Amino acid sequence: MVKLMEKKIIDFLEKNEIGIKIIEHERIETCKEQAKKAKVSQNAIAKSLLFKTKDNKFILVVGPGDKSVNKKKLSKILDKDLELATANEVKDIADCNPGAVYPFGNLMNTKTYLDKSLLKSKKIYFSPGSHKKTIEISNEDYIDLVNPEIIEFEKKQKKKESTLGLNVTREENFSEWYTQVIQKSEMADYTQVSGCIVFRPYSYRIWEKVQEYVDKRLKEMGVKNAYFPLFIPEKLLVKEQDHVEGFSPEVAWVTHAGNSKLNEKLAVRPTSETIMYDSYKKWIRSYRDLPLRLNQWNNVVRWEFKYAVPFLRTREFLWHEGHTVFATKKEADQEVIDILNLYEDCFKELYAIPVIKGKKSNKEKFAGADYTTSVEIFLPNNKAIQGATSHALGQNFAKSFDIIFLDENSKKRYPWQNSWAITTRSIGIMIMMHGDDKGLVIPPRVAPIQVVIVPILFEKTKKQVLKKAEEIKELLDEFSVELDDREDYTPGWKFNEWELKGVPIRIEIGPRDLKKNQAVIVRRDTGEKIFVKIKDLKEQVRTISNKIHENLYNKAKKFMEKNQVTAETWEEFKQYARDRKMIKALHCGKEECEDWIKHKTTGVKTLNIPFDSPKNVKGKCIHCDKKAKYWINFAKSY
Ligand code: 86X
Repeated sequence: MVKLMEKKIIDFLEKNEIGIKIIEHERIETCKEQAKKAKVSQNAIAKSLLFKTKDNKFILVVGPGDKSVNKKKLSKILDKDLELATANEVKDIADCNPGAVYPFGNLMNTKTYLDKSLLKSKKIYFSPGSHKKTIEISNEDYIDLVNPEIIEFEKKQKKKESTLGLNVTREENFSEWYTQVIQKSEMADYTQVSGCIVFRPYSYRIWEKVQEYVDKRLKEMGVKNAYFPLFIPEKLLVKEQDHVEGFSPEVAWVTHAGNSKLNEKLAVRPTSETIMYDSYKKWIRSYRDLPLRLNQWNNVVRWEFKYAVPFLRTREFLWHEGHTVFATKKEADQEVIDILNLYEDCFKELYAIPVIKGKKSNKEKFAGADYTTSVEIFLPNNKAIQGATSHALGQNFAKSFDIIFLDENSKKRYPWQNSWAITTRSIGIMIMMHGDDKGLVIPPRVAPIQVVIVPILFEKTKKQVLKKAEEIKELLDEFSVELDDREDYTPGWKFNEWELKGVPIRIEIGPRDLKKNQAVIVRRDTGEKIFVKIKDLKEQVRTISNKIHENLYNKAKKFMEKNQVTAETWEEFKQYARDRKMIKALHCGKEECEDWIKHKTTGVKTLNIPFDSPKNVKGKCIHCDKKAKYWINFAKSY
């Protein structure tokens, strides 16, 4: 039993690409003994206790090994009547002995509470359900993985603020901040299906704007939309071996209709190469049928076992997938870049996010492709993320799907294929990139509400002020404007709400402004107040919208540049990895070497080889000393 638990925990950490160190020692019973035998400091040990609430729910409480937990005090802090779980209950819930409870509530379906003082140490230590082992993990990885609610054993808890605002800062606990932002701003919500979220109207509208932009650009390029089935027969899915390899555990299958078993089970599409190329093979006969360039807007399902992060990593997500076929490699190569530029524009022009364009390493490229290009983004929690990809599939799929065309000389040839996608992950990237301690900050070009008008209403002047507010709304008809004329909320309350929802521009108008023929513009990104004559309002909203966009873009760019470093030695590299930098370094291009780097630095991976990185590659690989092939970026990443 113990062995099983231990394996489950280590597998879980590995699946999530968390780097750990395992310390083996003699059997220990207490944290004091553990500190001694594992040679770690006692206040860095995560002591985990399972508690039961009055209504029979279990919660996990994690604190430093040198602090005792007072049940009464804790009950008060959490406002729950707590009892320590019995040995049998611990077995049931955590599958281990009470003395060996591990700090991962997500592995026992319980919520995790973490005492803030444990975060003082960069590394924390815990028993993996065993008395003879201690595992080391960085506190950042731990928080990312578990998303605990942070509490303070010692101090009296602040009363939770009204449910409207956020009760954690972005700096304090990034993942909790993110969870609160997306829910309280009504962007998304969790559902009964683990790993699947609702895209509420406020986030779906953003997706629509991205769709409008991308769809228009694709049509201008000559790409047509189509729709292929959601279901893929097993035989088709496994046709291109490199493509499915490694992915098969993620495929969701339909096996039954009502009570009767299907003759052949059907995959819910994880991506549509196979179902589309089976049609392409029938449609492509001669060079006259090329290029064939189709795109579809759809959903896909990948049953991942990594912890889900709304928008960034969910089991079902929305995207568009383009699949194109060309007679020549040259045309295909050109399109890979054209599409990548489209994605860059999409991030830059809509989301106000700078990207790094480049080519993936062999390890990180799509296995079915000759080469993969990507746009990579560096987020404020010092993690990198892939924003979109554009693949050159070469002739790989053509060969396994028998896609053959007759060229001008009636010679049989395999065509050259590409595929590319941008997904609803981009919404999450935008939220993380620009949001602040008040909530969302949405760049104007994707904002569902671009301007909110908050009239300052007093009994005597209400009528005139509202009338003016209406006029302003009409004046600004080229923007999406919301007039918040609710009378049962104070202006202050409304300001908070619209700030939480990230509306880029707020216009305030009150009786005094009326007299002066002016209104007040307040920028969401800087909080700056600008007094504007009504007649100049339209022009000013245009100008300020653009300024907000520029400011958000520049801020993101500065942050990225501030965190971009170049490592000359392996020692330097390791230090930068600990500092969570984006590290440029020479690399040999070998997959095993990348594996080692990832292992030794607790999860640092390659992003891409930037197109503008120096071409004069002289020197040795940062890690293995073999001859270097290229300069490539490394970072912890999603
Ligand atoms: C890779 C490749 C590619 C079209 C794109 O990145 C752009 C749009 N597709 C997608 N990929 C898989 O091929 C895949 C396959 C299976 Cl069977 C799976 F279960 C999950 C997958 N995930 C990603």
